Amino acid sequence: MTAIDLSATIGNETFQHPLINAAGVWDETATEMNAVLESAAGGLTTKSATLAPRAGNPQPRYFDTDLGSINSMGLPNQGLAYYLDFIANTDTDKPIDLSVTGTKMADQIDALKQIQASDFAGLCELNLSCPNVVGKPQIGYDLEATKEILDRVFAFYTKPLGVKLPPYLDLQQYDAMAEILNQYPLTYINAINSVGNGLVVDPEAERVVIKPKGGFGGIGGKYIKPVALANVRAFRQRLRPEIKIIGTGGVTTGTDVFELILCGADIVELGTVVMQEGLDAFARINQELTDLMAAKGYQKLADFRSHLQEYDA
Ligand code: RRO
Repeated sequence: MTAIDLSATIGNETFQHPLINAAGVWDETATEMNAVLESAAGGLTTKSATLAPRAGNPQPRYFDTDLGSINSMGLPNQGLAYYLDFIANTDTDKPIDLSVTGTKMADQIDALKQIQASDFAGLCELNLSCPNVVGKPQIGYDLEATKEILDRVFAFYTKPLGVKLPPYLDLQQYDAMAEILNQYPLTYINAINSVGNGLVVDPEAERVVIKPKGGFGGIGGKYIKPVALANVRAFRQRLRPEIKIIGTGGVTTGTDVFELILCGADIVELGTVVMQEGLDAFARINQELTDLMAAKGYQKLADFRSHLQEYDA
C-alpha cells in the first residue's frame, strides 16, 4: 500500500502536514511557538502582531465550554519586532506564517511596510477580523475599508500575503467580498476568525464568564464548524483558483478536517481544540485524518479537495 501523503502547498511553502495552529493559540511567546514547531503541527502561525507590544484586555478573558470557547483577549502580543526576530533566529523546515494586525489602518500599513523591508520572505497573514479591540469594528465587515486597506497594501507589498476574514452569514456578503478579494494578488484567505460577539452565560452565577466588553467575545470550537464549512465552501466557489484557502473553525476530529478540505480548504487550523487538549491534538487529528483517508482509499489531499457534492435526489 502506498503511504498516505498529507502535504499541501500555499504560495512557495510546503506543509508536510495540513494542520497548524490558529493565530492566537499557543503562539505569543518564543517558548509557546517552539513547542508548536516541535509538535506534529505542519507549521506555525504567530499571534497577530501589532507594531508595539500590547498587554491585551483584563482577565478573565478566555473561557472554555463543552462546545467551544469564548475569548476577548484584546490582542496581547510581544510586538512585531519580537516575531520578526523569532523567525529570523529559528531554524525549522516548517513554514511560519506571520500574523499581523493593528488597531488603526495606518498601523497595519506601517507593520506591513516593516515586513516588506525585512528579510522575512514567508507567508504573512493580515488579520482583518479581530472582534475584541474595544471601540474598533472588524475591517472585514466593511467593504469600503477592506478595499482601501488592500489598495494601500498592494501599492508596496510584494511578498506572499493572506487575509484572515471574519465569518460571513449571507450569500450576498460572499459575492461582495469575493469580488473585492479577486482584484488583488492575494496568496490565500483564512476563513474564519472566531464568531464575533457572542455571549456565554453562567446560569448559576447569573453573570457573564469573561470580563472585557461586558462579557461579549469571539466564539470558537464546535459551535462554529458549520459556519466555517460554509465560508470555505462559498469562497472556494467564488475566488480565483490561485487564491488558496486556510480553513479554520470548530475542528476537533480528523473527520472535521476532511469536511473542510472537501469544501475547498488547502490546509486547516486548530484553535479551541488545542486550547482544551494541548498540542497533542495535532498528532491525534493527523492520525484520524490518515485513517479516514485510508478507509476511503484516498492517497493525497488533492484526491478529495473541493469535491463536495450537492444533494441530488
Ligand atoms: O486577541 C484577540 O482578542 C483575538 C484576535 Br486578534 C482575533 O483575531 N480573534 C480572536 O478571537 N481574538
